[in-house]
Amino acid sequence: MSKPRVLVTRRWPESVEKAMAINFEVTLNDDDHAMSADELAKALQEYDAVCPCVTDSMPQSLFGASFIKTRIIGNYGVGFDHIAIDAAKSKGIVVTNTPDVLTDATADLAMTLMLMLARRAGEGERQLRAGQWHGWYPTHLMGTQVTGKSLGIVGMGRIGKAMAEKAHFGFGMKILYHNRKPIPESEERRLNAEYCTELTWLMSRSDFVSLHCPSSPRTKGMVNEKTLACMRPDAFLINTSRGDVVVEKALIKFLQKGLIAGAGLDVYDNEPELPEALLALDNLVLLPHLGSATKETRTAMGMRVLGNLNAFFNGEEPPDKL
Ligand code: 8YV
Repeated sequence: MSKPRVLVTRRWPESVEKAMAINFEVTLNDDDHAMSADELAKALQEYDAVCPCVTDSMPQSLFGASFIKTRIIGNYGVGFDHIAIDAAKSKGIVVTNTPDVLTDATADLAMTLMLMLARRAGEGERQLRAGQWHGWYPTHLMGTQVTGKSLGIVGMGRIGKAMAEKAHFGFGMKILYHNRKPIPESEERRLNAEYCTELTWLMSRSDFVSLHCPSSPRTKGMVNEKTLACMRPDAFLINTSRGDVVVEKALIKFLQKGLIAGAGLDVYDNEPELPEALLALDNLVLLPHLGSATKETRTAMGMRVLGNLNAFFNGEEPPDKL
Protein backbone atom coordinates (compact mmCIF):
# COMPACT_ATOMS: atom_id res chain seq x y z
CA MET A 1 0.00 0.00 0.00
CA SER A 2 1.39 3.44 -0.86
CA LYS A 3 2.15 5.85 1.94
CA PRO A 4 -0.11 8.90 2.38
CA ARG A 5 1.35 12.04 0.78
CA VAL A 6 2.13 14.79 3.27
CA LEU A 7 3.22 18.38 2.67
CA VAL A 8 5.19 20.00 5.48
CA THR A 9 5.01 23.71 4.62
CA ARG A 10 8.16 24.86 6.47
CA ARG A 11 11.36 23.13 7.61
CA TRP A 12 11.09 21.35 10.94
CA PRO A 13 13.84 20.05 13.22
CA GLU A 14 15.62 17.30 11.29
CA SER A 15 14.75 14.51 13.71
CA VAL A 16 11.04 15.10 13.18
CA GLU A 17 11.35 15.34 9.43
CA LYS A 18 13.11 11.96 9.53
CA ALA A 19 10.45 10.46 11.79
CA MET A 20 7.73 11.71 9.43
CA ALA A 21 9.34 9.94 6.49
CA ILE A 22 8.87 6.51 8.12
CA ASN A 23 5.10 6.31 7.59
CA PHE A 24 4.55 9.05 5.03
CA GLU A 25 5.70 10.21 1.64
CA VAL A 26 6.77 13.65 2.75
CA THR A 27 7.36 16.74 0.63
CA LEU A 28 9.52 19.34 2.35
CA ASN A 29 9.79 23.02 1.49
CA ASP A 30 13.49 22.94 0.63
CA ASP A 31 14.15 26.68 0.63
CA ASP A 32 11.80 27.23 3.61
CA HIS A 33 9.89 30.12 1.98
CA ALA A 34 6.48 31.21 3.30
CA MET A 35 3.98 29.53 1.01
CA SER A 36 1.72 31.60 -1.23
CA ALA A 37 -2.07 31.23 -1.37
CA ASP A 38 -1.69 29.50 -4.76
CA GLU A 39 0.79 26.97 -3.39
CA LEU A 40 -1.50 26.17 -0.47
CA ALA A 41 -4.54 25.85 -2.74
CA LYS A 42 -2.59 23.44 -4.94
CA ALA A 43 -1.41 21.52 -1.89
CA LEU A 44 -5.03 20.88 -0.84
CA GLN A 45 -5.59 19.25 -4.21
CA GLU A 46 -2.45 17.12 -4.21
CA TYR A 47 -1.73 15.96 -0.66
CA ASP A 48 -3.56 13.66 1.74
CA ALA A 49 -2.29 15.77 4.63
CA VAL A 50 -1.00 19.32 4.85
CA CYS A 51 1.00 20.48 7.87
CA PRO A 52 0.96 24.27 7.98
CA CYS A 53 2.10 26.76 10.59
CA VAL A 54 1.37 30.33 11.54
CA THR A 55 2.87 31.75 8.32
CA ASP A 56 0.34 29.86 6.19
CA SER A 57 -2.86 31.81 5.88
CA MET A 58 -5.70 29.39 5.06
CA PRO A 59 -8.84 31.54 4.77
CA GLN A 60 -12.33 30.37 3.83
CA SER A 61 -11.71 31.08 0.12
CA LEU A 62 -8.98 28.42 0.07
CA PHE A 63 -11.53 25.72 0.80
CA GLY A 64 -13.91 26.75 -2.01
CA ALA A 65 -12.44 24.42 -4.69
CA SER A 66 -14.71 21.67 -6.00
CA PHE A 67 -11.99 19.03 -5.55
CA ILE A 68 -9.96 18.80 -2.36
CA LYS A 69 -7.78 15.78 -1.70
CA THR A 70 -6.52 16.74 1.76
CA ARG A 71 -8.24 14.90 4.60
CA ILE A 72 -6.26 16.24 7.52
CA ILE A 73 -4.56 19.54 8.32
CA GLY A 74 -2.01 18.91 11.05
CA ASN A 75 -1.21 22.42 12.24
CA TYR A 76 2.26 22.90 13.70
CA GLY A 77 1.34 25.22 16.58
CA VAL A 78 -1.34 25.59 19.19
CA GLY A 79 -2.93 28.76 17.75
CA PHE A 80 -5.00 28.11 14.64
CA ASP A 81 -6.48 31.52 13.88
CA HIS A 82 -4.74 31.43 10.46
CA ILE A 83 -6.99 28.52 9.39
CA ALA A 84 -10.70 28.90 8.63
CA ILE A 85 -11.48 25.71 10.50
CA ASP A 86 -15.24 25.79 9.94
CA ALA A 87 -14.65 25.98 6.19
CA ALA A 88 -12.13 23.14 6.43
CA LYS A 89 -14.51 21.01 8.47
CA SER A 90 -17.35 21.69 6.03
CA LYS A 91 -15.16 19.98 3.42
CA GLY A 92 -14.75 17.00 5.73
CA ILE A 93 -11.17 17.92 6.62
CA VAL A 94 -9.98 17.10 10.15
CA VAL A 95 -7.87 19.86 11.74
CA THR A 96 -5.46 19.26 14.62
CA ASN A 97 -3.09 21.47 16.61
CA THR A 98 -0.22 20.98 19.11
CA PRO A 99 -1.33 21.90 22.65
CA ASP A 100 0.65 21.18 25.86
CA VAL A 101 4.11 20.82 24.33
CA LEU A 102 4.71 24.55 23.96
CA THR A 103 3.16 25.65 27.25
CA ASP A 104 6.37 26.12 29.23
CA ALA A 105 8.41 27.54 26.37
CA THR A 106 5.80 30.22 25.74
CA ALA A 107 5.34 31.06 29.42
CA ASP A 108 9.14 31.21 29.78
CA LEU A 109 9.27 33.73 26.96
CA ALA A 110 6.57 35.86 28.58
CA MET A 111 8.69 35.79 31.76
CA THR A 112 11.72 36.82 29.69
CA LEU A 113 9.81 39.80 28.32
CA MET A 114 8.55 40.76 31.77
CA LEU A 115 12.02 40.66 33.30
CA MET A 116 13.70 42.38 30.36
CA LEU A 117 11.14 45.17 30.43
CA ALA A 118 11.16 45.68 34.16
CA ARG A 119 14.97 45.69 34.33
CA ARG A 120 15.46 47.69 31.11
CA ALA A 121 17.65 44.91 29.73
CA GLY A 122 17.04 45.83 26.08
CA GLU A 123 17.92 49.46 26.70
CA GLY A 124 21.03 48.44 28.62
CA GLU A 125 22.26 46.11 25.91
CA ARG A 126 21.64 48.68 23.18
CA GLN A 127 23.54 51.27 25.18
CA LEU A 128 26.51 48.99 25.83
CA ARG A 129 26.79 47.76 22.23
CA ALA A 130 26.66 51.36 20.99
CA GLY A 131 29.69 52.16 23.14
CA GLN A 132 27.60 54.48 25.30
CA TRP A 133 28.25 52.88 28.67
CA HIS A 134 30.62 55.07 30.60
CA GLY A 135 30.59 53.26 33.93
CA TRP A 136 28.47 52.61 36.97
CA TYR A 137 26.44 55.29 38.75
CA PRO A 138 23.62 54.99 41.27
CA THR A 139 20.80 56.22 39.02
CA HIS A 140 21.86 54.37 35.87
CA LEU A 141 18.96 52.60 34.08
CA MET A 142 16.97 52.08 37.24
CA GLY A 143 14.20 49.63 36.52
CA THR A 144 11.27 48.17 38.40
CA GLN A 145 11.47 45.36 40.95
CA VAL A 146 9.48 42.33 39.76
CA THR A 147 9.46 40.32 42.99
CA GLY A 148 6.28 40.84 44.96
CA LYS A 149 4.45 42.82 42.27
CA SER A 150 1.04 42.02 40.81
CA LEU A 151 0.65 40.18 37.53
CA GLY A 152 -2.63 40.30 35.61
CA ILE A 153 -3.06 37.30 33.36
CA VAL A 154 -5.57 37.56 30.52
CA GLY A 155 -6.55 34.04 29.49
CA MET A 156 -5.98 31.44 32.19
CA GLY A 157 -5.55 28.44 29.90
CA ARG A 158 -2.49 26.18 29.91
CA ILE A 159 0.02 28.94 29.13
CA GLY A 160 -1.62 31.51 31.42
CA LYS A 161 -1.51 29.00 34.30
CA ALA A 162 2.14 28.14 33.61
CA MET A 163 2.94 31.85 33.69
CA ALA A 164 1.05 32.21 36.99
CA GLU A 165 3.08 29.32 38.49
CA LYS A 166 6.42 30.76 37.46
CA ALA A 167 5.51 34.26 38.62
CA HIS A 168 3.96 33.18 41.91
CA PHE A 169 6.42 30.49 43.00
CA GLY A 170 9.49 32.08 41.42
CA PHE A 171 8.89 35.77 42.08
CA GLY A 172 6.26 35.89 44.83
CA MET A 173 3.87 37.77 42.57
CA LYS A 174 0.23 38.36 43.35
CA ILE A 175 -1.79 36.86 40.50
CA LEU A 176 -4.95 38.43 39.10
CA TYR A 177 -6.64 36.77 36.16
CA HIS A 178 -9.39 37.39 33.66
CA ASN A 179 -10.91 34.38 31.95
CA ARG A 180 -14.26 33.24 30.61
CA LYS A 181 -14.73 31.32 33.83
CA PRO A 182 -12.81 31.05 37.10
CA ILE A 183 -10.35 28.21 37.71
CA PRO A 184 -11.14 25.79 40.59
CA GLU A 185 -10.86 27.34 44.05
CA SER A 186 -8.08 24.96 45.09
CA GLU A 187 -6.01 26.18 42.13
CA GLU A 188 -6.76 29.80 43.04
CA ARG A 189 -5.49 29.17 46.54
CA ARG A 190 -2.38 27.35 45.33
CA LEU A 191 -1.45 30.17 42.98
CA ASN A 192 -2.69 33.01 45.21
CA ALA A 193 -4.80 34.01 42.22
CA GLU A 194 -7.81 36.28 42.19
CA TYR A 195 -10.47 36.17 39.47
CA CYS A 196 -11.40 39.47 37.80
CA THR A 197 -14.70 39.28 35.97
CA GLU A 198 -13.90 42.54 34.16
CA LEU A 199 -10.77 43.04 32.08
CA THR A 200 -10.73 46.73 33.04
CA TRP A 201 -10.62 45.75 36.68
CA LEU A 202 -7.57 43.53 36.11
CA MET A 203 -5.85 46.18 33.98
CA SER A 204 -6.25 48.86 36.65
CA ARG A 205 -4.81 46.69 39.44
CA SER A 206 -1.83 45.04 37.73
CA ASP A 207 1.80 46.10 37.68
CA PHE A 208 2.23 43.76 34.70
CA VAL A 209 -0.50 42.58 32.33
CA SER A 210 0.33 39.47 30.29
CA LEU A 211 -1.86 38.28 27.42
CA HIS A 212 -2.36 34.53 27.03
CA CYS A 213 -5.74 34.31 25.31
CA PRO A 214 -6.17 32.88 21.80
CA SER A 215 -7.13 35.15 18.92
CA SER A 216 -10.88 34.94 18.39
CA PRO A 217 -13.74 37.30 17.54
CA ARG A 218 -14.18 37.74 21.31
CA THR A 219 -10.57 38.70 22.03
CA LYS A 220 -9.72 40.66 18.87
CA GLY A 221 -8.93 44.26 19.81
CA MET A 222 -9.59 43.52 23.47
CA VAL A 223 -6.64 45.69 24.49
CA ASN A 224 -7.69 49.02 23.05
CA GLU A 225 -7.88 52.72 24.01
CA LYS A 226 -10.58 52.01 26.54
CA THR A 227 -8.88 49.13 28.32
CA LEU A 228 -5.36 50.59 28.06
CA ALA A 229 -6.71 53.72 29.73
CA CYS A 230 -7.32 51.62 32.85
CA MET A 231 -3.64 50.75 33.18
CA ARG A 232 -1.47 52.72 35.52
CA PRO A 233 1.34 54.86 34.06
CA ASP A 234 3.90 52.63 35.82
CA ALA A 235 2.40 49.36 34.48
CA PHE A 236 3.70 47.15 31.66
CA LEU A 237 1.95 45.12 28.94
CA ILE A 238 3.29 41.77 27.68
CA ASN A 239 1.92 39.99 24.62
CA THR A 240 2.93 36.47 23.59
CA SER A 241 -0.54 35.47 22.31
CA ARG A 242 -1.53 37.06 19.00
CA GLY A 243 -0.98 40.56 17.63
CA ASP A 244 -4.63 41.23 16.88
CA VAL A 245 -5.63 40.98 20.55
CA VAL A 246 -4.05 44.44 20.88
CA VAL A 247 -5.02 47.51 18.84
CA GLU A 248 -1.45 48.33 17.85
CA LYS A 249 -2.16 51.99 17.07
CA ALA A 250 -3.67 52.52 20.51
CA LEU A 251 -0.70 50.83 22.18
CA ILE A 252 1.76 53.04 20.25
CA LYS A 253 -0.15 56.13 21.34
CA PHE A 254 -0.10 55.07 25.00
CA LEU A 255 3.61 54.28 24.87
CA GLN A 256 4.51 57.50 23.07
CA LYS A 257 2.64 59.57 25.62
CA GLY A 258 4.04 57.64 28.58
CA LEU A 259 0.53 56.64 29.65
CA ILE A 260 1.89 53.15 30.36
CA ALA A 261 5.48 52.32 31.34
CA GLY A 262 6.33 49.92 28.52
CA ALA A 263 5.47 46.81 26.55
CA GLY A 264 7.11 43.49 25.74
CA LEU A 265 5.89 42.07 22.46
CA ASP A 266 6.53 38.77 20.70
CA VAL A 267 3.58 38.93 18.29
CA TYR A 268 2.28 41.61 15.93
CA ASP A 269 -0.73 42.46 13.84
CA ASN A 270 0.92 42.08 10.45
CA GLU A 271 3.93 39.83 10.98
CA PRO A 272 6.71 40.21 10.00
CA GLU A 273 5.97 43.89 9.29
CA LEU A 274 6.28 46.23 12.26
CA PRO A 275 5.13 49.86 12.30
CA GLU A 276 8.09 52.29 12.31
CA ALA A 277 6.55 53.98 15.33
CA LEU A 278 7.00 50.81 17.38
CA LEU A 279 10.63 50.39 16.36
CA ALA A 280 11.31 53.99 17.32
CA LEU A 281 10.21 53.57 20.93
CA ASP A 282 12.66 52.76 23.71
CA ASN A 283 10.27 51.56 26.41
CA LEU A 284 9.68 48.37 24.49
CA VAL A 285 11.18 44.92 24.19
CA LEU A 286 10.46 43.44 20.76
CA LEU A 287 11.02 39.80 19.87
CA PRO A 288 10.31 38.05 16.54
CA HIS A 289 7.58 35.53 17.50
CA LEU A 290 9.88 33.26 19.51
CA GLY A 291 7.28 31.92 21.98
CA SER A 292 7.81 28.23 21.21
CA ALA A 293 11.32 28.54 19.77
CA THR A 294 13.33 26.02 21.76
CA LYS A 295 14.87 22.92 20.19
CA GLU A 296 12.98 20.73 22.65
CA THR A 297 9.62 22.37 22.00
CA ARG A 298 9.87 22.67 18.23
CA THR A 299 10.79 18.98 18.11
CA ALA A 300 7.92 18.06 20.43
CA MET A 301 5.52 20.11 18.29
CA GLY A 302 6.53 18.14 15.20
CA MET A 303 6.16 14.84 17.08
CA ARG A 304 2.70 15.94 18.17
CA VAL A 305 1.69 16.62 14.56
CA LEU A 306 3.11 13.21 13.64
CA GLY A 307 1.08 11.56 16.41
CA ASN A 308 -2.06 13.15 15.03
CA LEU A 309 -1.32 12.02 11.47
CA ASN A 310 -0.45 8.49 12.59
CA ALA A 311 -3.73 8.20 14.50
CA PHE A 312 -5.76 9.61 11.63
CA PHE A 313 -4.29 7.34 8.96
CA ASN A 314 -4.73 4.34 11.30
CA GLY A 315 -8.43 5.10 11.36
CA GLU A 316 -8.37 6.49 14.93
CA GLU A 317 -9.44 9.84 16.28
CA PRO A 318 -6.38 12.15 16.37
CA PRO A 319 -5.70 13.20 19.99
CA ASP A 320 -5.64 16.93 19.14
CA LYS A 321 -8.63 17.07 16.82
CA LEU A 322 -10.21 20.56 16.97
C1 8YV B 1 4.26 28.70 17.01
C2 8YV B 1 2.51 29.94 18.31
O1 8YV B 1 5.61 28.60 16.88
O2 8YV B 1 1.77 27.72 18.52
C3 8YV B 1 1.49 28.88 18.42
O3 8YV B 1 0.30 29.24 18.42
O4 8YV B 1 2.22 31.06 18.41
C4 8YV B 1 3.96 29.72 18.05
O5 8YV B 1 4.62 29.58 19.25
C5 8YV B 1 3.66 29.03 15.70
O6 8YV B 1 2.32 29.27 15.77
C6 8YV B 1 3.94 27.92 14.71
O7 8YV B 1 2.89 27.73 13.83
